[in-house]
Amino acid sequence: MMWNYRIIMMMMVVCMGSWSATARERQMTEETQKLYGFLQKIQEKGFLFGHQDATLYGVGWKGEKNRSDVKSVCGDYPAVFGWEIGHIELGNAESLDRIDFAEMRKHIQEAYARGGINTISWHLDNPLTGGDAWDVSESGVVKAILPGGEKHELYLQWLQRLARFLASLETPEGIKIPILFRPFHEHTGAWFWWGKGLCTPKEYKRLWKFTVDYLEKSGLNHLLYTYSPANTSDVKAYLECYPGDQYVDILGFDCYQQGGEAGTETFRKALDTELSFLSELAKEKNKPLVVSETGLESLPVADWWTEVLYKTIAPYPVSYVLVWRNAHDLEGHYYAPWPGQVSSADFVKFYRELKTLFLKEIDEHNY
Ligand code: BMA
Repeated sequence: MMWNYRIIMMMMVVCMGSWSATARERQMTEETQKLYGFLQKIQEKGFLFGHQDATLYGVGWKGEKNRSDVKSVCGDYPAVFGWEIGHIELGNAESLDRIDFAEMRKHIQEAYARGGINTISWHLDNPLTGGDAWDVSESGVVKAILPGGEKHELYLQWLQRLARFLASLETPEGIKIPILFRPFHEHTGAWFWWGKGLCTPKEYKRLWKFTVDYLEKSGLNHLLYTYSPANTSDVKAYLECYPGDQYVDILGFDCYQQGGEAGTETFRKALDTELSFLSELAKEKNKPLVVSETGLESLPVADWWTEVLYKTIAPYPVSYVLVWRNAHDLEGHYYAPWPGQVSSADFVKFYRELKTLFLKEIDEHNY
């Protein structure tokens, strides 16, 4: 009798464990759950193409309605739209890239209305030094913003501003727009204050969990969380700061081609290696895999899209690939082609490839 009682108790504990394990998922809005399901499935068909700040500006223009460099080249919008909200934490009207947040909100709403998917990164300032996200002059910043740290109150204020902006991302009918939120990215590199050697893995995980818990306690249930280290060469390095399956919805990574054309082979190899171990991990964890940032600055390789990017990614189960922004005010700082750019003809071929999916190829609001 006593033994049976123990078994029943144990079973109850296990059941409660799995209840809390999926508790976060159940709090997702219907639209967010649908998007998650869509991201899980889409990789059977191909990978979505994404572009950072696609409709806000491009090479030689800013603030023109319905314009996008990607669309000017291939006739279609990207399916995934990336946005950057650094400086939302300061309560500023403009982002670190001098984009008015109200304007950005409109673009997010438009992207959703078109059937697109929105993802947001956050290059937040250094709360300890007052410098920017790249200020790595002091280690211990993460520790300082965790509970008990000297800048914890400030971080709470920053989170409140972040939460307010994220909560404001809704349709005119009041439906919350699902967002793939990607905080504290590229932490395996040492160029952001939350990066390698600047905090311990334990501190990083605590920061991630604290942030997610805060946003959830604020009632935000339209967010999916994307973990995106910089390029790593094995699963151990990838998971070193992984905050746990309950706190991550999407497995991502950022991997760029460096050094112009000469960097092609190194990039191809790095991307292939990472995709091969991450596709195993994604399967094991049953989570979508994305290339959260990639690109070759200035695109000097004419057939980069089909020969390098497509050929490397197509064999793997990837849900989306996003290339970084086409700056309007920084010469040569672009990652998608524009009309007349040397790789634009190849981009049209890439667009027509079987596995690349742009906006027209995903049904409106099919998630
Ligand atoms: C970087 C560059 C910067 C920009 C930052 C945040 O990779 O594009 O110019 O400020 O991203 O968007």
